[in-house]
Amino acid sequence: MSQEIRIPDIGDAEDVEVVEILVSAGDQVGADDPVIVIESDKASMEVPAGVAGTIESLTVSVGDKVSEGQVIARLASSDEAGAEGEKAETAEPPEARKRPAKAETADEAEAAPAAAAEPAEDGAGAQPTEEREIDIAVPNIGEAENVEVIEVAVKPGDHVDENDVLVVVESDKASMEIPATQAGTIKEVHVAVGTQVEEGTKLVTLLAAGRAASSSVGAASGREQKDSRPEAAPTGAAAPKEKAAPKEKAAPAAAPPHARPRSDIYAGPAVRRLARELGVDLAQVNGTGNRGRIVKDDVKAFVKERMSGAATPAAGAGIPPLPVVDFSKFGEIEEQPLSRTRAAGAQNLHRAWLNIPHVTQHDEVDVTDLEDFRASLKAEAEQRGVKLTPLPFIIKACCQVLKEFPTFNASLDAEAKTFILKRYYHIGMAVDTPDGLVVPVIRDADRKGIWELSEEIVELADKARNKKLSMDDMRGGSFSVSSLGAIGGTGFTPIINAPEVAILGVSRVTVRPVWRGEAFVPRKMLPLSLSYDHRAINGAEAGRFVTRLGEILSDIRRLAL
Ligand code: CAO
Repeated sequence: MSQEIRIPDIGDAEDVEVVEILVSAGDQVGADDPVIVIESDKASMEVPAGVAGTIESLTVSVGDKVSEGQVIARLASSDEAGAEGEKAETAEPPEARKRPAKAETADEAEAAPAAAAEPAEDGAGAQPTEEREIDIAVPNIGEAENVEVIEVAVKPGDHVDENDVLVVVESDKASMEIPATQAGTIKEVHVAVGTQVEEGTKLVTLLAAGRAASSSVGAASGREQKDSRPEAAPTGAAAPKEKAAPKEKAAPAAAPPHARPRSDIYAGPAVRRLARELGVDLAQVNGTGNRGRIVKDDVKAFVKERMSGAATPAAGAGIPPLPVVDFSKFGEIEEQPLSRTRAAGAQNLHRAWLNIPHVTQHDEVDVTDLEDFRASLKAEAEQRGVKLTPLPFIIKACCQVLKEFPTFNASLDAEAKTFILKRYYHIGMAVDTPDGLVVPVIRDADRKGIWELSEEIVELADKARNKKLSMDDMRGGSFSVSSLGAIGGTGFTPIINAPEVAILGVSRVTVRPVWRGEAFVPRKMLPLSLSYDHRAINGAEAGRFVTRLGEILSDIRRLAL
């Protein structure tokens, strides 16, 4: 019979975001199989099916906000689970009954019992810095049982800023990062990985900086120049306490070049468990999930890569880290953390840039006839309620050329010894959003007409800008197009959307004088920039590819051939 799967008790948290959908309609699930992953600012939690059966439909998407009791999916319970399912229907939601694990919100985490103790009486106690010892303990974690420390992100002597992650704890279904409630220096760590904890268990003792001390410790994060403010005037007195700070800041440079700080690890409980079982350091794994979330496949791919001995880009490559600069020395600054989308994008772009030898082929294509044709369709486009830009024509033309040059619609295997040619034409389209760049995929673009492509471009761009793209919307591309045509420019060097091997950059159409045998005539010229993986494609092939694309775009009747 049909059952509803609901959000269980997640504490007082409301409007918690769905960050991963783990099943599709038709999937068989067991009672304990996770269906979706939800995440608040500080905790992620898998919501299990509760009863075994077949998923009939999902009623939420990635990015939706959910609260306790909300229906997330419908499931046909399997015969043997029927009795259990019926029981569950009359009782409370099974998962809530079995596992009242709470997903803590940042507010709750910040409200963690943080007992202020006496001012520190250590050797530095004579300094006028108002340093206080603060114990940071496990906050309210609901009635969760078997809560274990799975990561300790700090050690004595470390400087932390407010909200930096100190410790990650995990119950059977939820993991939670416990942050510093204020800036300071770690004096003592009271737990280790594996320690069982409960609400109130003391985690660390922090030497919290008072006002004067805060600016001196803050020197580590580039604020020492602000000591010229009146309250920091006794610079001579504050100076000795600043000594340790620059060392702290230098520490990340010593980490593996592509390892992230622990506080940036974005992964759910099951993934963290798998990583621990396999001995994988999540700080070194690139997340391909939504907003850079590390999914199980990323952990497996990491292990596979290490086992096969394939070179990781930075490890052993001797890439020197960039220097850490205190910019506040030169003037006023403001620190703004990157959004998750931007941070994930940065990581993907960096990885592609390091792994792939890029070359970009630039060309200019006469699209006067195409533009005239497009203008002639303006009224029809308005009637249909779509905006007809050059992009659908370019995508359609790319599909045709990709069929003629199959190695551009391909990936290389891990050793770069085999082409994996794709017989589908799923075209990724770079979309600029306030949160950063995302690349939704137009599936089977070769089988779609210009109007259909136009509609899909608008639809996907809207979804991207409203954060409604699902993982599936962004998977499986075989070639990408990045159009800056609306913005301007005469050319650029797009970074390949690995594991694809090529990407077409499109710049702005401009009217230019073109020599036509006897005279210059005004023509509308479209700049194209094709970046390609030089391991897979050689320059002559890229030249032919762009030339052929130009032939088609200059005379789009060829699209019909
Ligand atoms: N030359 C001149 N005008 C162009 C053009 C071009 N190459 N491409 C688009 N235009 C015009 C369109 O015709 C439209 O004009 P009208 O409103 O008068 O018809 C206007 O520019 C706006 O187009 P658009 O940007 O809304 O639509 P699009 O189909 O061209 O692009 C999308 C859609 C989602 C790809 C785009 O909005 C976008 O986000 N581009 C940014 C991609 C990006 O950031 N890439 C850089 C990544 S680094 O590799």
